[in-house]
Amino acid sequence: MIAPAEQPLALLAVDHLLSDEEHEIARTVRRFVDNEIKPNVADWWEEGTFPKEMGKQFGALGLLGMHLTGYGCAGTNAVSYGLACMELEAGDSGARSFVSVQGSLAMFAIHHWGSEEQKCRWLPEMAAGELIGCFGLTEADFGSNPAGMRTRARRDGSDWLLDGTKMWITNGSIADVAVVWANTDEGLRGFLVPTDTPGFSAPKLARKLSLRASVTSELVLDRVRLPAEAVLPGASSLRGPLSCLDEARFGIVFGALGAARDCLETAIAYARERQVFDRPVAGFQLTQEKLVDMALELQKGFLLALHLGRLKDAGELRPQQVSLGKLNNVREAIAIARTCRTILAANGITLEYPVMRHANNLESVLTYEGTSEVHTLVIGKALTGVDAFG
Ligand code: TGC
Ligand code: FAD
Repeated sequence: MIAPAEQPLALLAVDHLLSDEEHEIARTVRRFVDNEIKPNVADWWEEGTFPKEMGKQFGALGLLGMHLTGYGCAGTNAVSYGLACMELEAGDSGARSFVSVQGSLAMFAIHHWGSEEQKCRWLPEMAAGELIGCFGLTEADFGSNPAGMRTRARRDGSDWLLDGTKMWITNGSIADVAVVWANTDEGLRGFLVPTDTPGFSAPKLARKLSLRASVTSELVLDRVRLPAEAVLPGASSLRGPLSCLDEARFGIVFGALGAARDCLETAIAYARERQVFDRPVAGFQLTQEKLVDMALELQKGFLLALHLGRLKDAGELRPQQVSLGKLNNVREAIAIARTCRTILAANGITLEYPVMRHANNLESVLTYEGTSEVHTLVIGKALTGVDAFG
């Protein structure tokens, strides 16, 4: 007779650290993910797509720009946003990516660096999921080092002319507006590019083996002419886009744990059911050690995420602390996903179970929003005062 099993995050009763409202938000998103994402996501993943219409459902739930205030945004605290990311990523990293890019990158850029007119024009419809945004920073030859980007904007009378190519842009092909970062004679500036502007195109990237339930695109800007009002007035250096990355990286600190939790719950359920050598896989000490180590890392990761969330809500979160959270939690999440896959063995390599899908997705999560090496160096610089990037 096998006794009932505890949920991995229930062991430490971390729930006690959340407010009623935070609980309710997490529960609501979890229900939505269970009903709308989990039943469909293996098909989306196999087809290599993410339906744009999901944006309206995310909008109706208040998930888009949810920690921003005004302009139709929900205005929750940062911890609630983190918990929503965790629940979304328990469905698939692609779902959390969609929400991260819309809220933390595209909408945050406008909210933080935009003019009042830009905020009124774009944010309400983006919060509702009626308009989708993307964020173009990376180029094929400038990922970790965006300062070197070749995309240029130059003044032409009162207009701007943009030329260049961005690479690996989430939601690029389904976006209505692209936030594009470009070097100018006045420093690095951000531009709001309606995607129907002549000279703009966004071919979808194919043959990905990771984050397949997410649209990833190239952005091509060929003499794209924009009016003066298209430039974000507040941003004139790399600080502009990097401040947006801090927001999205924060969401990933929580989000990655959602993918790990889903893997661990799956592995525990599987290990209790699956019989080998006439006993459940869970009945072997080697399996229990794996499960215990994973549960430990998951709970430690959650405590770290929650601590960073409370710092953020107190207005005290620093970029190097976000780097610490992203480095640790994504690294542990991918290790958990891979170990869970070993417990499911052959069944683990299929789309019948979420484990290898999460593991493959987490390869992208480890790379985007700053690779683990970049975050290591950010923390190394904070610890030593020495810049080791060059
Ligand atoms: P550095 O000289 O250190 O700084 C330049 C300016 O930026 C400021 N700054 C920051 N500001 C806010 N937040 C941060 N985290 C910041 N880090 C630096 C800095 O104070 C300075 O400001 P100012 O006013 O003096 O000009 O910059 P660097 O060129 O040496 O680069 C530093 C480095 C390597 C850490 C940075 O380039 C970096 O983070 N690289 C990684 C690039 C990256 O993460 N790209 C992500 C692209 S978006 C994406 O991946 C979306 S995935 C979406 C999804 O699907 O979820
Ligand atoms: P590179 O910078 O070429 O790095 C190659 C290797 O060198 C890595 O291991 C790296 O860690 C290491 N390295 C680099 N510099 C150093 C150093 N100084 N010291 C030691 N090691 C170093 N970008 C966007 O702008 N918008 C998006 O929406 C977006 N979505 C994405 C979606 C997906 C699915 C993926 C995979 C990427 C996405 N990106 C996006 C791009 C992502 O941010 C970049 O891939 C990432 O920043 C790394 O850049 P890179 O791939 O060019 O790697």
